[in-house]
Amino acid sequence: MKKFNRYTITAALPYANGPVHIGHLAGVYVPADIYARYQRLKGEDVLFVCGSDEHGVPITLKARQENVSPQDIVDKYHTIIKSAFERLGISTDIYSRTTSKTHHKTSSDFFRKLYDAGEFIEKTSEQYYDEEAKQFLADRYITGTCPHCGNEKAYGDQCEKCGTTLSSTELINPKSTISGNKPVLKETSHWYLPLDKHEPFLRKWILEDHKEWKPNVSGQCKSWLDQGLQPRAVSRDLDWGVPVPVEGAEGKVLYVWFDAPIGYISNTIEWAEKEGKDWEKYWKSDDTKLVHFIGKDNIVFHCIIFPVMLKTHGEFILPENVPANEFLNLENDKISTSRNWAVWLHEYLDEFPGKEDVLRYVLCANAPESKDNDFTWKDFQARNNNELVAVFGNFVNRTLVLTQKYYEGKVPEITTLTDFDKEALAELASVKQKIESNLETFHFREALKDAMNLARLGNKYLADSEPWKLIKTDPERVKTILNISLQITANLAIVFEPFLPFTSKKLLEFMNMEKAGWDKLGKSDLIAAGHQIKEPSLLFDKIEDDVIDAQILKLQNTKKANESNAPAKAAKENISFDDFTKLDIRTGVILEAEKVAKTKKLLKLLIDTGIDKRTVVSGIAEFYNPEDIIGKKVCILVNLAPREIKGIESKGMVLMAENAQGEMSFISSIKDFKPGSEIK
Ligand code: B3M
Ligand code: ZN
Repeated sequence: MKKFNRYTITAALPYANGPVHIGHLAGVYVPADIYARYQRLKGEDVLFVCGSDEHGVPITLKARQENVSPQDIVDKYHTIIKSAFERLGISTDIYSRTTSKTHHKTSSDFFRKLYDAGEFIEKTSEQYYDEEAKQFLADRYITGTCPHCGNEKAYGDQCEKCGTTLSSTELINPKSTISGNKPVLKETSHWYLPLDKHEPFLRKWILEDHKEWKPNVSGQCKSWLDQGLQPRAVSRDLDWGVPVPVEGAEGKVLYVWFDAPIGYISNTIEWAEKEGKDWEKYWKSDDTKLVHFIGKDNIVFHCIIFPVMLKTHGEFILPENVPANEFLNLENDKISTSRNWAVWLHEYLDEFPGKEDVLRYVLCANAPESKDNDFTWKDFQARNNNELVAVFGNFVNRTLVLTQKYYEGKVPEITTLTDFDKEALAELASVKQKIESNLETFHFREALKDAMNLARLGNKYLADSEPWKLIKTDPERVKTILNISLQITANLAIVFEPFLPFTSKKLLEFMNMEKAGWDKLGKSDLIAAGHQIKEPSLLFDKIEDDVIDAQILKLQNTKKANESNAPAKAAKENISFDDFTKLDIRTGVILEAEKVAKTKKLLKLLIDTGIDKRTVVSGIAEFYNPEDIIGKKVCILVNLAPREIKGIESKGMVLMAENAQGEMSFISSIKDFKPGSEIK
């Protein structure tokens, strides 16, 4: 194994057009922070770098919508994100921004070096141009009619109604969102990075030299490579970003995905200037381990495009690993900024003061390391109450309280060790190696489990040895038990530092101890006999139902608000009038209703159709109780061919309205028509 002498750890630069949510944290920032803290604790030379990504079209769009400048937008979110990260204990050495002077210079120089070396190709293409606003239009600045579904508000890159990816020239009746005018096609030239040229290098570097990468990462890379790489434009016609440093390139800026990753380097330079360090070692030395923490949607940029940029530049090292995570969902639904379906970090921090580590714990325990995962408030509560409070907190509290009670807070000495004690100590000694191998290979969930198992070990050791009983009969033995329990507690302060830094700090305060290095983990002589510990308080508090219910209610209200704004589904393909007349729909009345046994969704209905009385099985049990719907007027398709459903012959179909959330409602005629009336 290669020996590294320093670590450059990067976490994806959050886009400064909105705050950070739990999905970002679980995917990127919590794991990156755990890794950085762990390496520091081992005494490694670590640089953990992050910052805001402040360029790109979405920021200019948001600025336009809110009638402010792009700078106002990024100033606002940069401040929110930076302070929220600090409050959560994300221990970056620098959190800067891509609008900084240093970054503009660094990324501009980077581009220029590649340009001068002839690494780009220049290509001319036709793009939409707004003649009144005198500017080229990014895809998002053009709306028009979707050629697939007829939606009149489709964007130049995508129709949000039918989900089709579009190119702006496909739109019918394109309009500039700036002036409202019809844009014209105009020639423009851009610089492209010929990724195809670097394919053989990428194949070898990723698929052969880095077989240790996570399968979700190398799998995605392989599929990009197998599809064949295309040259990628690295400039845009836009007035927000780093100007292209080439004569005649007025009105053009670097593509945001070209400048953003260079931000890692720029921020390193800024950090080094402040700290009086040499930045180059962190980016140019072979013995530096460069690791990028990102979400899965950023894989291509960090495993393909940025490495090609670094390599063609020639002076830089390449990442050793890119441990990208999958996505975290929220209450079984995709996290979405536009639908406000998220738990926002800054809101969490305000609403759960002192519970930073609870969030860190839950997000790591449930991190989407190999597949998408779900965050639910109930799980959050359960993990806090059943794991942090009942295991970790309980053990520590009992240990410290008993030490106060029996020895006035002075660590007792070991008298004699029984086999039972030796077993516990052997287990304590074995933790380090297990957890290290998980942390080194980015298996943070497993590593956290290992750490929690140490608390479990302590809890069990104390419960099984019952010092509160022995204190009367065998007080010498109790000294040993509490000494060992205190050693385990001191170990917990070390092992949890990367995961739960606030808790670890609190523990050290209780124990009246200095922070110990990772090398001490597993040792049973961390505190000497006679050492005075402090009066403890609780490490974690139980979270009650009402707190969780309030969060769930908040999300339900978001759902309701979204429901009232949700666009209707696009119409289906046209049918002929003849097709329509084939449907025989009548008014009817429900005479009887009962649940279909062993199903969740089905009701068996007896319906008076005016023609006959017939049985229909309907999937509405989640929305209606049988006893509430007797006598309800409904519409029924009577000439649907009979079908057998769960052993019941169902004749016809009750018509229902369904909203965007899948909730169902009966429909019926407004006037009180008798059963059998035709609907046409
Ligand atoms: N800002 C994209 C994102 O937030 C982007 C990451 C840049 S890392 C150089 O998903
Ligand atoms: Zn469409």
